[in-house]
Amino acid sequence: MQHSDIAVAVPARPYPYALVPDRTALVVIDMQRDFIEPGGFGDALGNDVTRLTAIVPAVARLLAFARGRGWPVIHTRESHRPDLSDCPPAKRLRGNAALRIGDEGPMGRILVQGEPGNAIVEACMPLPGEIVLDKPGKGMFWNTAVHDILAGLGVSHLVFAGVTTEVCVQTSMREANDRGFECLLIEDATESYFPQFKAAAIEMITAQGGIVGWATPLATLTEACA
Ligand code: C5J
Repeated sequence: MQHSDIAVAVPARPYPYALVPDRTALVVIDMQRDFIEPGGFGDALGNDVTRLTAIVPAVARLLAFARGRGWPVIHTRESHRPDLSDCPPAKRLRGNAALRIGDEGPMGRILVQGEPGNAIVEACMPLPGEIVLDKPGKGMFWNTAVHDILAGLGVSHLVFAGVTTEVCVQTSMREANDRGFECLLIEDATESYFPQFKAAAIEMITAQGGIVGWATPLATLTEACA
């Protein structure tokens, strides 16, 4: 397929982001019940999940926007095989939590593929044809095929949303940035259990001339592309 390289200037921090619609994909990180609903992994680690629940409508609007423009959509899930062969002990044992990865919780085994808690929340459910990427790490490139998938699609620009800002979102953006992708984070379609960490992550991403990428609100993206 022929791609156009015509760019749209999206007002953003630290300066306008040159979005190339024909080469852009949306990446929605880990909008899973395990992080967003009571009884999951986030809750087991002692976090208040309501902060994350609050961004579900914004992520759903961003999904509708991307789908309306025909952008490829990639949904990630932090998840492990049922035998946990892809979960290093260092990860499983970290945090001294009431429920560990692989343990039986109110929504099935924590962070295990195919369990109810591992599913993406209803409002952000992938549509047929969208890419759903199970990732055993925090970053989306570790032990996944996503680099080859993006290369095959001719994607050079990634718009990011999801949870949590300073963990899986920031790690994935850093991995993507190192691989040469131009990354834009949608500020109101990402969230952390800790407001100060969300703010700090966005500062870190956009500092030094966008050392990891850019950030902007959803409405700014949609207005710039109207
Ligand atoms: C965490 C994630 N926080 N999706 N995972 O463990 O950010």
